[in-house]
Amino acid sequence: MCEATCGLELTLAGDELVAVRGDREDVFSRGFICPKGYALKELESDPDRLRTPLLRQRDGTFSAVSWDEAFALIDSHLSPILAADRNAVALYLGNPNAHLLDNMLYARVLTRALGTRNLYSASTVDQFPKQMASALMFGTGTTVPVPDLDRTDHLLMLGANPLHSNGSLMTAPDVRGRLRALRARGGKLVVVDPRRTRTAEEADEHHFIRPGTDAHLLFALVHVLFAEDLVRLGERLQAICDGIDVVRELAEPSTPEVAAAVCGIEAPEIRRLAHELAAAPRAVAYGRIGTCAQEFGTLASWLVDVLNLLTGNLDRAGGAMFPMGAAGHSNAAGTPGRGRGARFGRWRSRVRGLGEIFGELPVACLAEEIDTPGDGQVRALITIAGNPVVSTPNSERLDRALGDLEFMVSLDAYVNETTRHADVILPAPSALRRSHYDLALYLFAVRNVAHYSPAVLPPDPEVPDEWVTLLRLTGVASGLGPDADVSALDEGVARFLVEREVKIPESPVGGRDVDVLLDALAPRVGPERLLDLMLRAGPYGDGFGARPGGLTLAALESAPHGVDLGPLQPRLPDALRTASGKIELAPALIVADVERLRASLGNGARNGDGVVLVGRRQLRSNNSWMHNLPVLVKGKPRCTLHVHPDDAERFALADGEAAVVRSRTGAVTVPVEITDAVMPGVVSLPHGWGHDVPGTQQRVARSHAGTNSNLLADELVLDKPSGNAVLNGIPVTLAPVRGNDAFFRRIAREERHASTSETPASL
Ligand SMILES: Nc1nc2c(c(=O)[nH]1)N[C@H]1C(S)=C(S)[C@@H](COP(=O)(O)OP(=O)(O)OC[C@H]3O[C@@H](n4cnc5c(=O)[nH]c(N)nc54)[C@H](O)[C@@H]3O)O[C@H]1N2
Ligand SMILES: Nc1nc2c(c(=O)[nH]1)N[C@H]1C(S)=C(S)[C@@H](COP(=O)(O)OP(=O)(O)OC[C@H]3O[C@@H](n4cnc5c(=O)[nH]c(N)nc54)[C@H](O)[C@@H]3O)O[C@H]1N2
Ligand SMILES: [Mo]
Repeated sequence: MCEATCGLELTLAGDELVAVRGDREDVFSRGFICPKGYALKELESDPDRLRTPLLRQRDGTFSAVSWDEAFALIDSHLSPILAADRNAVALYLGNPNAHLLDNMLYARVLTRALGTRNLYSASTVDQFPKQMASALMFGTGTTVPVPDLDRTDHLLMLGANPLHSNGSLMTAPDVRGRLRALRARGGKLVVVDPRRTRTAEEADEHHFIRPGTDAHLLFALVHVLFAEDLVRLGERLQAICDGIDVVRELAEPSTPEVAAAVCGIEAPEIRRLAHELAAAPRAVAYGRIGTCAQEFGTLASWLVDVLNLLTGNLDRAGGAMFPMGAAGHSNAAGTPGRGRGARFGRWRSRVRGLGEIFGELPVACLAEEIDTPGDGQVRALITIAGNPVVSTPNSERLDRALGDLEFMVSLDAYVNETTRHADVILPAPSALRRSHYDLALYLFAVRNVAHYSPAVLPPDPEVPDEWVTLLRLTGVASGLGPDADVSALDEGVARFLVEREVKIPESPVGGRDVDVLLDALAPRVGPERLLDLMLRAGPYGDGFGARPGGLTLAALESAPHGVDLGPLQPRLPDALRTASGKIELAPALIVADVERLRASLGNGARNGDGVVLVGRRQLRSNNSWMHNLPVLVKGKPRCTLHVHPDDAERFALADGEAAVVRSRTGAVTVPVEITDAVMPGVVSLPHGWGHDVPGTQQRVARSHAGTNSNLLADELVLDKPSGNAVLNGIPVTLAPVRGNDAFFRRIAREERHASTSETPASL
């Protein structure tokens, strides 16, 4: 469900889940659990969760159909469109794909079979700026340095609130415990955020920052390091690093005074932040959603690691380190220290000409690809575990566009704001009926671990494994019709991966016989077969006998609390996969964006003349999709607009009353919550709400609907290099609701009443 990968201890009575606890013996999470973990119980028994394929009728209602009927329909609609133009079928992959073993392995297979350039995912409303910066500097998108949380003495955290999010691109169960340990050993935590978050409250120091200005602040920190001769790379990094002089020149004009004028942090404070970062024995800077999903996401993400490098903290204990996942880590395979590097913009979007990134196009252009007529127009859409109508910018336009599609199919757990547009919805099995290994998240973990859980319950005869459904869709995409032989396709996938592996000379199975290896994997099929292959050929693996005692899936099966592979280790230069074999400190694509940053110095809204909107994550939300669980939505309404008292006065807004928030793309009416936990000139609305649209089937979510904040996000304003959406720092205007808008006042009053009559869940 999230990136913390906590081990859970489940108690069952027959098939019924009766209790959920944190697994105290888990090698990584040690018993930690959050409300979403407990909510698994309600998720399992949620009567609204889909258990059968649904077919949309002319009147917009859904009726249950058999899997064969569903696939016959999918094939009859998709195949002709694919035959005419493969790019006419778009695919959107949502966030849970990163959390599901089946999907991590088989959504890729479907993607390849579709062969469309219209591939979209939640990654372009999320972390691509960071992965792009990492790929350009270090060679691959999974060579992302993470804070060595358990050993650092100084953590500068920007745009992240792990006490609510449980950490991101920093897989770390119980971040609060780890941050408290940091402070207990004499370390310091500094948080930079336009809101005083729970994490900020735990910190030694918190600085408000004007949204979208982190790159200015970070550039100023770099400037101070150079100007005051505080750059300390050390010989090892110096020898493998290109581009320092370019960075010094770029940082030259970025004095603390220049940054202070836009970011709202005083120049002497900026100098002190730089001094402390440079002076700490082991220090690390870390940025997340607030530094990614903003106008200068790639620059800010890049500068975070420039700082880590210049202070000598890259790739050393207590600094920013490179994890080594047990399975699927591209920077642990092949030739150590050198690779092909990263290429972007290999193709462009049809309408706006936005560049490809990691094989995808920015989801901010999905709507226009559907609603703009012409050659190559998107006519059909497949969504897998995603709710883009709520999660992506200018939701209203996308919502409208989905209604215009010739055909749409969704593989999902609910009829929600997005899937209600689908002609066919295919259900996915529940969490207890699927096996699990965090293939993606262990690549970003603050400790190297591996943990596999088999399915807790036997398969539901009505709901095939998700990998099976993905392969059946692959069959359609490959022109094999609605009833392709899934076992044969799966066999083909396994063979393909084994063949690829034996061709890698450095692999422990390089040059081995493909059939011998496939036999060794038998009788496993599906994700287990692929995972076993990846583990055994991976950096800790048994190499199919070449390294006795090494990791196998069988070894993980006999370690139900996980296997600890130890603290992070220095990995440079071996982990590099740049073409030069060096750390590219000043990649051309990034350097080219500095001018855009400079130009923004004159931007009034950013300088504080206007009001800007940011988001906020909440402990009991998980993006848009867990609001149908009573345990997570009870208590006072949470979809409120945080407004600073000064702004409330300026715009005549009252606590608990409604306000209209307007941006270029739309307007919403939301209840106001006045709080000085938000910076003056900044308002905050959480994302993932707005569950009152017609045609959904989430009864609990509907009665706690909230408002979709992405009605306000502008699909035309992007982080230029990555094409990532700007979900933070959106210029808005505020007005109280007056006159005949009494209706909204009543809603706000009712929500306020609810807040006093129910006790919030405390865990
Ligand atoms: N304004 C604003 N917008 C944001 C953000 C923000 O900070 N501010 N954050 C962005 C980020 S970081 C992200 S990752 C995106 C998320 O964007 P999305 O991934 O599009 O949205 P989710 O709400 O995560 O939707 C998950 C979907 O998966 C379905 N699902 C759940 N379990 C399963 C399963 O086992 N199988 C299948 N097939 N489906 C399942 C759910 O029903 C739901 O439809 O939102 C982004 N949008
Ligand atoms: N409970 C819960 N956990 C989650 C999720 C969830 O929805 N609910 N979603 C999961 C997902 S998909 C992700 S990607 C992660 C995200 O994990 P985090 O990045 O830790 O998520 P947020 O809590 O949104 O923290 C982002 C912070 O950035 C701040 N911010 C906004 N704009 C700016 C800016 O311009 N500069 C700076 N410095 N800060 C800014 C916001 O105020 C906010 O506090 O969380 C994951 N975990
Ligand atoms: Mo995300």
